[in-house]
Amino acid sequence: MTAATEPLLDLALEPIRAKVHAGQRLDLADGLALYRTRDLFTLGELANAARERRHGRKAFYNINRHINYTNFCVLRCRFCSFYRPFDPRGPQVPDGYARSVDEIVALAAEAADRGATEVHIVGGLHPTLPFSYYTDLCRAIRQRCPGLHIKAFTAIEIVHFTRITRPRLSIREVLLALREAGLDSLPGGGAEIFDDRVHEEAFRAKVGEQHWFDVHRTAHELGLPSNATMLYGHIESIDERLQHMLKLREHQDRSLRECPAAFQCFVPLSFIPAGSALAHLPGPTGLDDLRTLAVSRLMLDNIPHLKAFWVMHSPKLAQVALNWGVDDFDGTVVWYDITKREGLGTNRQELTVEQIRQLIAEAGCEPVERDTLYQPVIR
Ligand code: V47
Repeated sequence: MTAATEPLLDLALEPIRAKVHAGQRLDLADGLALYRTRDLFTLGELANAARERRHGRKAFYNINRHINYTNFCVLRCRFCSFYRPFDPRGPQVPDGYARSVDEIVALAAEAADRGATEVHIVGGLHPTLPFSYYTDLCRAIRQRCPGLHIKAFTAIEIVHFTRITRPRLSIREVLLALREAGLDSLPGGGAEIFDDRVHEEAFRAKVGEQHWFDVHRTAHELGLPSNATMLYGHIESIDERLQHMLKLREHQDRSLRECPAAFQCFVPLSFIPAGSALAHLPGPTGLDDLRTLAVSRLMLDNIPHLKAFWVMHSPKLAQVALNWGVDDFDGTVVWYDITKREGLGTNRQELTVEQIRQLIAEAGCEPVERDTLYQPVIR
C-alpha cells in the first residue's frame, strides 16, 4: 500500500486517495477521474482499502442454483440473447421452453440435496402464464425444501405480474402474495443502465428506471432484501455508468435510513454480445471489467457487498478482481441460460466448491461460505 502522502503517478488521484482514507464520499468528478486514470494499481489499492475496511480478507461464495423458468418473453431487448418469441397460435420455436412447477421443484430439490442454500429463479416475461403459476412455484419449493432461500423475480417480472392480474394488483400486493408463498428476497436484474437515451436505444419496451426503483423501494419497505445490477459495456457512456451508480447510492441512503431492508450487493454485469442484436459490439475488455468493479466499490460506499458474477466475468477475471474491491464470487450456479460463458460453450456452467475455494485462497483471501443474507454457513 502506498503511503497516504507518497506522490502518485496520476496527480488527479491524490485528492481522491485522501477522501478514501478519510472515509469521505466520492462524487461524479472523482468517478470520472478513476475511470480515466492510467494508474490502475492505485485504483486497485484504493478499492481494496475500501473492501478491507468492511470485510478484511474475507471473500464470500455460496452454494446455489440458478433456474430459468422460461425463455419466452414479450420483450425484444437488443442486448439479450436469451429471449425467444412466443407465437400464440403455435407451434413454438424448438428451443423455446416454459418449465412446469414440478420440473422446477425437482431442480430445486436436487440442488438442496447437493447442499445448496439458495435458488435464484428468473425468466422472460411469459405472455400466458398466470400469476398463480409464480405463487404456486414459490409455495411448492417452500414445502419441498423448507430450508432453501428463494431469491426470485427481477423488478421487471414483478411489474409484469401487476399487469397480468385481474383486478390488477399493485407492486406491494404482488410482493406480499409472493412473500406469503415463500419468496425471501429479490435478485438485482433488469436494471441495465438508468438512462433515458440508453433505455430508448437498447431496451425501449422494457419498463424504465422509475418502475425498477418502485419495486425495490417497496421490497425494502416490506423488509425484503434485494440486489442491484448494472449491465455495462454496450452503448452506454462512462458518465451514464456513474450516474447509474449515483442513483443506486441515493436510493440506498433512503432504504438504510427508513426501511427494514436494503440492497445487499451490487453486481456489475459484463455485457456478452454474442447472439444479441448488439453482436457487432466488442463488449468490455478485461481492464474495463476490472476498472468498473473497482470504481463500483469506491462509488457505492453504502452497499456492503460487491459481486463479480464469474459466469459473465470468467472465473479468472473474478479471481483477480478479489484484490480490486470485490468480496463476493457468487456461487456454484450449475446451469445458466441467460448468457453462455464468454459467448461460447454450453449452458452447464458450474464451479465446484473446491474450485471456488481454491481460486479465492490463491488470491490471498479467506474463503467464507455464506447464505443469501451473508451469514456464514457452518457445515
Ligand atoms: O437483467 C442479459 C443481464 C441480467 C445479457 O442479483 C446480460 O445476485 C450480459 O441480474 N450479457 C440477469 N448480461 C442476471 C442478473 C444476476 C446475475 C447474477 C447474480 C444476480 C444477483 C443477478 O442479465 C439481466 C440483464 O441485465 N443480461 N443479457 C448479455 N448478453
